[in-house]
Amino acid sequence: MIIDKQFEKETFKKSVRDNVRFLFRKTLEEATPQQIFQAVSYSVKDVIIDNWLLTQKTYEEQDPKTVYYMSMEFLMGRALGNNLLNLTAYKEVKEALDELGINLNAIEDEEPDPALGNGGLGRLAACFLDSLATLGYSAYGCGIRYRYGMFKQKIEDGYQIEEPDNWLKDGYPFELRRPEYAKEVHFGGYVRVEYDQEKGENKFIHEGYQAVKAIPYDMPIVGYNNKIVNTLRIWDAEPIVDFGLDSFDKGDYRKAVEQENLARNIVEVLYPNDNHYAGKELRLKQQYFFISASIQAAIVKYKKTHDDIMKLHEKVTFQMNDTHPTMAVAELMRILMDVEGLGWDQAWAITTKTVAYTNHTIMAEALEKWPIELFSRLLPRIYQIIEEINRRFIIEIQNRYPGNYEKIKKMAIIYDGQVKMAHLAIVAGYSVNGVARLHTEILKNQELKDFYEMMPEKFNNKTNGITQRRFLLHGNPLLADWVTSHIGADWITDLSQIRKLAIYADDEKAQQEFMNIKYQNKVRLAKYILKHNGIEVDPRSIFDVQVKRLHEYKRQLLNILHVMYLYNQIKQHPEMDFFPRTFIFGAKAAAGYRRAKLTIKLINAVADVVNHDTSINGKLKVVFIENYRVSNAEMIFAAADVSEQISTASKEASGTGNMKFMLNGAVTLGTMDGANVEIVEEVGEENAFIFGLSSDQVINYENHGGYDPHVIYNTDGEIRQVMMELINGKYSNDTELFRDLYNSLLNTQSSDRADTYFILADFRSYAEAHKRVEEAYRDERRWAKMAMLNTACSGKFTSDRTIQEYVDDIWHLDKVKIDAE
Ligand code: DL6
Repeated sequence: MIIDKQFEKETFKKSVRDNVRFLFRKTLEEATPQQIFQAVSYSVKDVIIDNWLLTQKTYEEQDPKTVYYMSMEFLMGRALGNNLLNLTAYKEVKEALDELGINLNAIEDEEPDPALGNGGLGRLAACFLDSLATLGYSAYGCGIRYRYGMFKQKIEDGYQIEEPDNWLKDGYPFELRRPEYAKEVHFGGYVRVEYDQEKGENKFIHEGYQAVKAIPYDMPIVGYNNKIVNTLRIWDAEPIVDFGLDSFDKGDYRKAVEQENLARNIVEVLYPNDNHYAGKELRLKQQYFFISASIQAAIVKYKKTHDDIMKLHEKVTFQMNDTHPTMAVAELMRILMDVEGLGWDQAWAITTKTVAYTNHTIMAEALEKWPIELFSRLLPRIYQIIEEINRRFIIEIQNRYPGNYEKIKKMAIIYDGQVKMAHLAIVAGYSVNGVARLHTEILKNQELKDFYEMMPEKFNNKTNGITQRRFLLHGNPLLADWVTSHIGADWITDLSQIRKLAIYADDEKAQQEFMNIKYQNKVRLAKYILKHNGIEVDPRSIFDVQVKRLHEYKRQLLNILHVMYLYNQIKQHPEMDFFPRTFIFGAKAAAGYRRAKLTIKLINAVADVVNHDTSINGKLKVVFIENYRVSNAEMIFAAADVSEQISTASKEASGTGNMKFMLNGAVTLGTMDGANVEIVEEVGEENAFIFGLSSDQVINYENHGGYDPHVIYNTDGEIRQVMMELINGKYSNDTELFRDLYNSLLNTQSSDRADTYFILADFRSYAEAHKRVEEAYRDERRWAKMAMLNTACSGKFTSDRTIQEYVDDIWHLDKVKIDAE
């Protein structure tokens, strides 16, 4: 362990005291908890800054290739605790603070949860940054400094209410404003073409635009125990022309106001949509804003130490996290041609060796398409470049498939008045990857079949991963210590080691210890639930958890319908031997997603009825945890017995929550979807509860017009009863309240196919799987073994493995080592 001198007790205590005095003119005794959080964070940041400088110096000396991970979202979660762990100084700082009468956990809770992301995609980006720094690779995260991140969710009368997340209101200690690296980004205007006599070619000059100044804020990304500190660079926007009398006098009043407004609006808020594309002009502006600034910055940095722009790809790679950053393709072309003076072919040769694309979804509603009118008005030069890429690509298609116009229709980048971002990313990217094996296969054989046929060499799979440092070391300290005491601490940076635990799976003492830790974590969560929901839950009951974004394909509706079914069973068969169960939900719904919000209301309505029914003796409890986010997620994973991963097969690209549960010893109850397939492969089918249609069956139904849920409705009385309870007043006096959910399953009104997500089709098999869960749980030793094996077999799902695969197969980065003094 390398522990920095500044963390020696007396030195650290003095530093905290000094910070409270300098920052707030207070003594420690007078300071508020928030002020103490700030003071402690600045003391920690002091150490980080030294390592940050050292890392930059080392990078300058060794000149490694750098990956720029471009993402609209980084769901970082709190930094203080994580930084302390990665600096291996958590215990020292905890003790030092104890001596000052300060509780580190309470101070950690003062930190806002930087939620600059929606869900899986943004959290994956955060895990990747952690792994890149820990593995010693030079990397930048590039994103947007939204003033308001993911909304805070309040539940009022069972309904979701969104409240703005003003995460910057007290100032954020773990960021650094870097005005010296500001860049200008241009919108609107027109492109003037001028003939360059000397070169004998056209020059394209962008004029009449509005300009915004992009100001970077850098956040340190601390590697684990290796002194490396990488950077997450998020961009803020400021107006270039100050709105003032000056410009008014010059008659530029309108432009000044417009530029001011543009700058103010552009980074104002994160779009709260997960797996759904909003198609808003502002979103397009956000995309170009951070991409242009990031690419400009990357080129400037490269040119500081390299003269040959033709070798850019040897030192730089841009990874596009989904299609949102796809503008990088055209922006890089623009800079190479219009600024660096290269011709098309040279610029294209570099671009196609420098940008790579990750696909994160096959949901049709998530695929970005922009109307030409909007795109060309907002980004005239970028549009021109994309038009040319499209024109050349269509020629390629024609050469490859002469006379096949169907191919052009399906593959063109611009078609039917729209710019298709995924097509642009694939055509220009040197790599196209999916995020779990099944997902990649579906991309190759279904969704992107035509592209795969034409350019198979680009396609590859990179199964997602998560960082064990946040989701075990930080989130579950009891289990982390137990694991270390059995197999040593190497798992922290090499999760494959965790398989060594498997030898304890049959050991009674180890089983008891393991389950005792689970119990303590359940007690911790039960206390949280009592405090926040006012519901008493029994830590001896099975904690069955589904926490993730609310989306129809994730099927929270299936889960709650099954709870309604269990409730009926208990009521109708009071003599039945039923193992007590606590069903825990946590989910945010996009603000405009009506059906998702109604599902939240249904969960809360069922909770209300079930939790208040004294006749069932607390056998069943339902809890909806408000404002599910990274900080409470860590505690929830640690306490779960059962991990609900029940998406309609083929719809969940990978999932990463499934991996966090597994690492913490929860057993998967799931469909063969996304990375569940690989989880089952690692842990064995006997240590998971699998149910439902396979992805092939789902795809087959979809290709042949769906299935008919009426057959099930008409023949299965228990399912019909549950369905009727949606509209007979059992869970709401307003019998129409849940009508839309009922209709969505039977399609009596909507234009969608009936039960698009196969909820009724999978219901029985799901209920059966639950029976198997109950049976397994009753056998304490069997369950302990299953739970422990889940932890033991989770090694594959570290983001360290994922990142190493990206490095080996796509990025080809050089490993950097900093010697500790
Ligand atoms: O790859 C990270 C994550 C996957 O684990 C989820 O399965 C997938 O749904 C999610 N995709 C998105 C797509 N958003 N858009 N656009 O969030 O990515």
